Amino acid sequence: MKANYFYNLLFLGFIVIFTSCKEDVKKESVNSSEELNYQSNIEAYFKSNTPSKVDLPYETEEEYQERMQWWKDAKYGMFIHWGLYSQLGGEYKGEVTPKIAEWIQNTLKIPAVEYKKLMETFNATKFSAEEWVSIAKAAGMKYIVITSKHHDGFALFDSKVSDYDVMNTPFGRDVIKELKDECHRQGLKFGLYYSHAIDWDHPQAYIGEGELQNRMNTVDFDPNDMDRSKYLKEKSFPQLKEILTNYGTIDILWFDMGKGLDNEEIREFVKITKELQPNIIISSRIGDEVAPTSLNKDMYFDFFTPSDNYSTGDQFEIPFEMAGTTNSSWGYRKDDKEWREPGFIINSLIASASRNGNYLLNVGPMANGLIPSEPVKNLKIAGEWLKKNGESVYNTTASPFPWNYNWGYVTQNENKMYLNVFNWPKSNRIELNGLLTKADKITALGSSDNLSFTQDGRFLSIDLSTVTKQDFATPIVVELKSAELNIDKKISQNIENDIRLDRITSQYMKDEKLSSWNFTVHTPGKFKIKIVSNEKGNHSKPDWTGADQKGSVQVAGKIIPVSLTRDTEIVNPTLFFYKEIGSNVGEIEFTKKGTYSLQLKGFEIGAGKWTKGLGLNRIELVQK
Ligand code: JFZ
Repeated sequence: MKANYFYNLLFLGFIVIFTSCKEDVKKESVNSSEELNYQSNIEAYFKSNTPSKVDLPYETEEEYQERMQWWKDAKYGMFIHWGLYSQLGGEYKGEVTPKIAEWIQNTLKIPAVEYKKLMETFNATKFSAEEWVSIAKAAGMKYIVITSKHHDGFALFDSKVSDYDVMNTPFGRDVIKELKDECHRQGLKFGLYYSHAIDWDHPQAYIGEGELQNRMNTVDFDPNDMDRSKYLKEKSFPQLKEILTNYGTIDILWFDMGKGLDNEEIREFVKITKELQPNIIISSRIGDEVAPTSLNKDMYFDFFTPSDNYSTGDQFEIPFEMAGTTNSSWGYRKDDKEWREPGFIINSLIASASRNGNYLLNVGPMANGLIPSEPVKNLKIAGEWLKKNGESVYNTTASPFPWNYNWGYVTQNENKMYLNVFNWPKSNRIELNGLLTKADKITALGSSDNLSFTQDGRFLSIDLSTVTKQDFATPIVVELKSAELNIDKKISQNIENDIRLDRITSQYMKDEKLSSWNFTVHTPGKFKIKIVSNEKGNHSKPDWTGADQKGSVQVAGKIIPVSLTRDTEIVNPTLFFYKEIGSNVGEIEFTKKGTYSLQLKGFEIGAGKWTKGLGLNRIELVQK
């Protein structure tokens, strides 16, 4: 029902856009200044309330914003996946799991009686909550979220509801209690992941048919004998109450894989959670995994969790949190040495911050309680950068510009804008376009030397030639005359005379097919047209669907037939496993100054990691 409502809205949105632009070519683009305004009316989010038997506590937008403030300021957290599976490290009886290591019981179809024997050997002699929290602190992280129970059903806390818990192992210590106390002692917030729908230990934990059936334990239990309400009543609800009652303040409840639950069940989870912990913050995976591009829905959750390790430039109306791995598995995997470099970590963190999001970066400790040394080292290096440059990340808000820059990312804090330069330009100059608010003073972060700059109606252009380049990224601080920004949101040529037509997902997901831009040409000439799309799907087998489709680019009165070729590969740290593919599709000449429009036609476009169609990212017009 919820999904239908959502799609109806999408459809309505499409009709409105379609009818308003079918006649007038100039209006065809949605990328005009009025419409690309992210600070859309989020009030609707709080006022709607679908009739239901389960009443939810209610709050105003101000109350919501206040409750979210620490989380929005924090930007960066540590995710911890730890459990019985950590002993296997991705391998069982000589067989290596092809998938993420914490799924091994399900993937390798290990019978529950055998898997549960891992309880007899769980003894993390090197576990130290103090050490884990210190690692997170040194990394610059502000909160920790740990798996209190993952899909296997094993609880890392002292549970009276189920014997399948850490107290019944040789280790016999309540990990959740120790970690929670230590987090709050060292000043970090503390959250719990709880697998509320999937449970491979409970015979009644039914989720659904088809693809959902693969997520259940069908090795030991027959789906026909399952009864979800029994599972919820016997285990999920009571355990949720335990973790929300026995440990004092819990700051985040990270529900996961809630697809398959119905609305009333989801509301029940919210109700229990908010009644016991009124200030807690809830993840969107309490329900299905569809992106809420609109806020006009019941408030089941507080932040949106997009697909893991996949951030295409998304900017949503509610804050999001990108959950990512430090290698390619959540649970410890001994054969996975593909560690994320410090520069990648910093890039993902700042990319998220510049788009109204947090970054929750995972570590998978080994069974002995130690976090593998490689990610610890990488996190620490990134943490050292943050110690110097954290002002450009923490407590900031998203970039106010509806486009991206080749040189890096923008964040803002009142009248200061932070420009984190990742790709140092050969010209030693970077620009902001469309900024009409006057800049007062520009410095490199940590230095008091004024940088020289020029500002006219089009560009704020900054000379970086006197700046000492830092490792990974160099933040430049622009102090503005006012915190009330005035920005001309029409796309125009950048300082190199190129035109970058970004696809900012929150706009474009409203209609996946709509790929249309208006832009201003100031310096006429010939331009090469390059379409950039990204791979997607399963990270161990990234898929690029570009070559399967044909379409056209319509620009300046010309129709250019397009079939996509894999011409260039671009590594984008925020896409980790997935490359951006550049396709050169032709040329266009703009003979006069003025406003033009460009449309990509005929392609099936799907922005999400799992949606069908081309993962269109942007179109670049590069002056020849
Ligand atoms: C889920 C879990 O199944 C997994 O074990 C891990 O805990 C992870 C954080 O969350 O896995 C998902 C859920 C959603 C997506 C990918 C993995 N997704 O939408 O891309």
